Amino acid sequence: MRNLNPGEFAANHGIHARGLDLRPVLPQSTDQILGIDLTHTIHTDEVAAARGGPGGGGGGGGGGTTTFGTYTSGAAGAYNITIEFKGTSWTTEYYNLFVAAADRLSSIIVGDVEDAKVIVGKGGPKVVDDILITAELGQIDGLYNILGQAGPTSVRTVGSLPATATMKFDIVDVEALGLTVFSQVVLHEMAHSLGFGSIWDRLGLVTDGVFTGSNAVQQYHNLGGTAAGIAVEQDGGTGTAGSHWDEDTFHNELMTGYIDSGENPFSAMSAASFADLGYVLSRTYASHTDAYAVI
Ligand SMILES: [Ca+2]
Ligand SMILES: [Ca+2]
Ligand SMILES: [Ca+2]
Ligand SMILES: [Ca+2]
Ligand SMILES: [Zn+2]
Repeated sequence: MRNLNPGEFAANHGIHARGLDLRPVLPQSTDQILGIDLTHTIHTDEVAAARGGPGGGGGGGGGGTTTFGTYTSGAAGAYNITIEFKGTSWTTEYYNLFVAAADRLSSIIVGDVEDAKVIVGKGGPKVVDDILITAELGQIDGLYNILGQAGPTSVRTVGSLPATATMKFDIVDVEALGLTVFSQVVLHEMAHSLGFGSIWDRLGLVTDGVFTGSNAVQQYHNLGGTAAGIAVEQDGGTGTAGSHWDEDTFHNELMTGYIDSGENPFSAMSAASFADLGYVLSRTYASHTDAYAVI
């Protein structure tokens, strides 16, 4: 049901009523993205739902031709997210969304990760401090259908933390979403790029549809959760550990598979899950997350 074309979609309208579907298209379909293929497709009414109905949401930034230099988040010697901007559709507004997402994640994850030597493009080996994200805004397949692709493109041999990742979006879809929704999509996808959902399988963090990492589970309990572990989204395919929190359990939490209309908090539970991946978090990371309660 993830590969519906717009015509088929009309007959399955109810499936997507929850909002913008950011769950991965399964099965995996790319040899470049590791772990889970985070190709996402979007549909007309999902955009409307995420924007809060026709006319809701912020305006798009419009296409542009401005080029932006590489950005690196975080304090020197700490966890640094380096972003290279590719494509011809960047505006200051869009650039700022990526910078804000990287700054936010660098306020949560602070521990330097061992440098990695990776092959990038045609050049020789390149040393990556912590993570290099190639962000691209351009044309993919026109309005709707594919929104973009995001996820790690290489992971460290020891520990599996991503060294390189890609975040690519179809500019006409980005414009349709508007800045408010797209800002949430960018943080969601950047979290996947750092390993959220995309290296859970490798690390054995999901058992029987439940995320078992102790740091995230502790926050889940702090937020009011009562189960032993965190329910992971199981829709969208079998034989996968899933890559999001369960929509039916966590509703508008940002790292569920659907972006809801209105606020989509990035909770302390999502932040803490990065500690379960092996990252070292700020002692005050919870102060960089949004208020959220499990109800
Ligand atoms: Ca660093
Ligand atoms: Ca490093
Ligand atoms: Ca598209
Ligand atoms: Ca949701
Ligand atoms: Zn996702």
